[in-house]
Amino acid sequence: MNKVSLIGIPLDLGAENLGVDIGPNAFRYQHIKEKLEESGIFINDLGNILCNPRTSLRIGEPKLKYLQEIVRVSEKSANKIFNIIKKNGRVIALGGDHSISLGLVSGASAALNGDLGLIYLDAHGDMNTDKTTSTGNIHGMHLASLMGFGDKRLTNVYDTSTKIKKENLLHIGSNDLDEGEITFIKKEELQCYSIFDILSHGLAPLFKLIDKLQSSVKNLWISLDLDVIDSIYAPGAGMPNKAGLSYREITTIAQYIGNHCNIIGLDIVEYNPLQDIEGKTAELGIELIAKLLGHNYSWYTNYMKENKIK
Ligand SMILES: [Mn+2]
Repeated sequence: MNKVSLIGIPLDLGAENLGVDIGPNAFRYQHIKEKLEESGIFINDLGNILCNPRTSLRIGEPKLKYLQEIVRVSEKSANKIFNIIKKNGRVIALGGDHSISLGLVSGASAALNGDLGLIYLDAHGDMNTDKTTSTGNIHGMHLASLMGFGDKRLTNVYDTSTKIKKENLLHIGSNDLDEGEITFIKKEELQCYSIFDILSHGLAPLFKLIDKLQSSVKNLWISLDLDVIDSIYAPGAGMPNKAGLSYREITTIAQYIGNHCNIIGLDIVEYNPLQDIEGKTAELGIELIAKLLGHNYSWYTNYMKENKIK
């Protein structure tokens, strides 16, 4: 059986809040490899991509903070993902802030000649550009970059192609979009299923959108920002969310994706161990990775195993 490659990208330069750089090793400390292997996903841990700490860097352009180092790390991770997927491998990437998706998805898209859809679970849009951003933080811009919008140095990571065609994006769980992003989503007719949609219509229309996306591309990449989940279940997110998805909703969505989609890779980002409570956010992250890959791992499966219940 082909092992799934696990890779850490301890980059925190795309965000303001400190702590997400220790995310990958905190997941390892919580035995992510062993737990996923228990669920039947065999892991080849490739370690971390080296990221330079912010204390050794200059902020640079105020509307594109730490651009140079983020692009350098993105090129490295794109190359790594490209090589893994070219050898028929699959990828689990651990962040780091959400800007790591730029390199990951760029490498995956290149390896698959652009035949790639993106399911993006996030309370935020991450669709600003250097023209619309209020913070200059790149973790709010990379999704626009992946679709070919924004500063050329971001859109041209790895190659000059459009990494994700705008019709191949499905954004789930937004409840905190900026004005510029709302305009952008409307203008480009992007597919977004927000918290408001989930509460108004339930999950059935979302599952149809997931099916539709999977029928139009061969492979999907999943990008999961832990801040899409309610802070009761995921306190260890970079920006904890008081109005996020419940445990029931996020695990059901992950299970649906895992059972109906062809996942070539996923990233799980913005894990901040400094804000976590007894490691429960990491534990949920591990459960969601298992479910997104069509397997199962949870407190319940553990309980059944420990008590030898069949
Ligand atoms: Mn995000």
